[in-house]
Amino acid sequence: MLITRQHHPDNLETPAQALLEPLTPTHYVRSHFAVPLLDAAAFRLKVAGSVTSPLSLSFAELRALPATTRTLTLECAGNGRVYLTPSASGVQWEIGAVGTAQWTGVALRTLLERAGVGDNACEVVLVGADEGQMDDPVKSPGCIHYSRSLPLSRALGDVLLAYEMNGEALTPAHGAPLRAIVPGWYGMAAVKWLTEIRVVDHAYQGYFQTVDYARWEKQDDLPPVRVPLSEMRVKSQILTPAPHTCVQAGDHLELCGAAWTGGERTVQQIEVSTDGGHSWQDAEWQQDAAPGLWRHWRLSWTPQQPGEVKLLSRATDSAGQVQPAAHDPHRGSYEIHHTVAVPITVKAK
Ligand SMILES: Nc1nc2c(c(=O)[nH]1)N[C@H]1C(S)=C(S)[C@@H](COP(=O)(O)O)O[C@H]1N2
Ligand SMILES: [Mo]
Repeated sequence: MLITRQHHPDNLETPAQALLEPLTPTHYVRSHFAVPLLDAAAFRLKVAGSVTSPLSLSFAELRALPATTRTLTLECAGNGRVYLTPSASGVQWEIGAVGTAQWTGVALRTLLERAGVGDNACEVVLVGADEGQMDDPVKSPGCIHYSRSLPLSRALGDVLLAYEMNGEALTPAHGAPLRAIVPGWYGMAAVKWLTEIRVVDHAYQGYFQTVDYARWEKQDDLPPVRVPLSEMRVKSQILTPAPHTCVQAGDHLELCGAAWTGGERTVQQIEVSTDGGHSWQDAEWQQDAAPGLWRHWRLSWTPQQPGEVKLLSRATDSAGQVQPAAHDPHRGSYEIHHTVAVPITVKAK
């Protein structure tokens, strides 16, 4: 069962318990417009723009290309927004706008090689079939499609165009019949209902990478510039116990959670504090490390003293990036990866 955060369009969050599974049984849904119902039989994927031979592929032609299956974690860049102070507008996600699935599809690179990328190519724009008017954070100029670009080098790297999720055809909510999956990047790059791939010779300035899903980046000598969000930040979440759980001193508890990071990095260390961040101890990983994929962790703990306790977890990745104690305001209402306390009550025996 998913938790509804918004209706029309539906934005649905996964409950914490379901995030304990290696593959998320109910994957979150994040959509900006109504779900376009595309008929796989009539479907065409266009590859156009700065290419030597433009393509128009049917779904059957796509399925006939070499396929790969990858297990990857997708996190919405707004996951955890409800923990921001002051509060920010946007979907008020708690911890469940993240999930892991097995994605099967074709490498974007295969299609770009077939089409032949032009010498002046700079970026690859992925266009979704969904469209509508945006009002927040800024009004869009009428109806726009959801679209996002990748730098050419990233597009030629590890990007999957998926038609299956966990061994079954994509559902309409998750982008049927075809969507992008960009390993190590926040979910906004994973364009659903993908119908057009356009190679361009300039830095694309689409709505969903300038006014939305972008942040200000400081520069040494020049004023800050707006940059599209891309790689996920190092993050961990406590999944059990749930906030406001009541336990007894002397009870044996299993603290469990998940941690992940972006790019080609992996999470390497996971620490837990049972005293609001004064002291930390290492928790134990439940799986090996792999880029683009979360790791579950666990720590046994027996509280001795009654009182109000703040539990925290803190991950460190292979580049030495550590979860910060507070949200960086330059990231606006996205990239929310600071440590968030889970309050519990320990009662006397
Ligand atoms: N076409 C299209 N693609 C989209 C979106 C969208 O609204 N339209 N939302 C993006 C965002 S912000 C996220 S987090 C992921 C969510 O994918 P999911 O709904 O399968 O979990 O899809 C991305 N791809
Ligand atoms: Mo997102």
